[in-house]
Amino acid sequence: MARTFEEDSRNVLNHNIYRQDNTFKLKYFKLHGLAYASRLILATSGAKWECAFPEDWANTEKKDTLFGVLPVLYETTASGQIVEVPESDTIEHYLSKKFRLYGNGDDYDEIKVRAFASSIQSLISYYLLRVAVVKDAAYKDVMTERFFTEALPPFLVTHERHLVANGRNGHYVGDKLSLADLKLVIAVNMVVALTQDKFVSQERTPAIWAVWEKVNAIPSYVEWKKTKAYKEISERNLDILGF
Ligand SMILES: N[C@@H](CCC(=O)N[C@@H](CS)C(=O)NCC(=O)O)C(=O)O
Repeated sequence: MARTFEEDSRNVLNHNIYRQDNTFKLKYFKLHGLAYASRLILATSGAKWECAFPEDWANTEKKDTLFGVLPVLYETTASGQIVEVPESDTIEHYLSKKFRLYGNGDDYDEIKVRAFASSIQSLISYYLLRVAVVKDAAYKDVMTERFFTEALPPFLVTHERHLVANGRNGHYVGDKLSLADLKLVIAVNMVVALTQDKFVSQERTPAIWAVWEKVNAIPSYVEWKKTKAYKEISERNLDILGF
């Protein structure tokens, strides 16, 4: 039977929103895609978590989800209750609140973090939706050229400016890791995989690079990148999307 939100889930979620010591399963396909940022949050926060992959998506698992799509986050509390959070943006927001990834926690810092994250997401989506998935070779060349001449350069100038204004300390907001820092790592990974050091590097974009380095030095993230799941996801992403 098709499911909807259940009133019983209200208390469980409200009581667990700030609990960091529960265990987490993030279910998505073997791609970075819409789970990239949420996996990064879980990997860098040191949470007890694992990637789950569908085994029989179309026939059984799809209809068990609230929207018929992945990703979905499943959080298990100490007493065995499950918090279920659907939709990629909502999962990122839920985990960002939980792991305190909105700056100092006041509304202004949250707005700043979300604005930076949204701007970065627009760049990523531009490439994914207007370039990576295009099949026609000639049109793909036009859109690739447009991305690297019209979309990427102003993005890099703007984000360097904001990061320099924050002290070029490897963070967008204050001196704390935030959702914006993690989203930037996704964009940098994408651009560097596509163009090596042509646009983004320590020399060309030092403030952006400082964020990338800081996140890449987080021990739990380093460990996650050594896992079989991470390697399989990255290889498949490269095969299908070219980065
Ligand atoms: N609005 C959803 C979109 C999710 C979505 O489209 N997921 C795709 C994979 S990227 C999916 O589950 N496709 C399988 C299907 O539709 O059966 C979100 O942001 O989470």
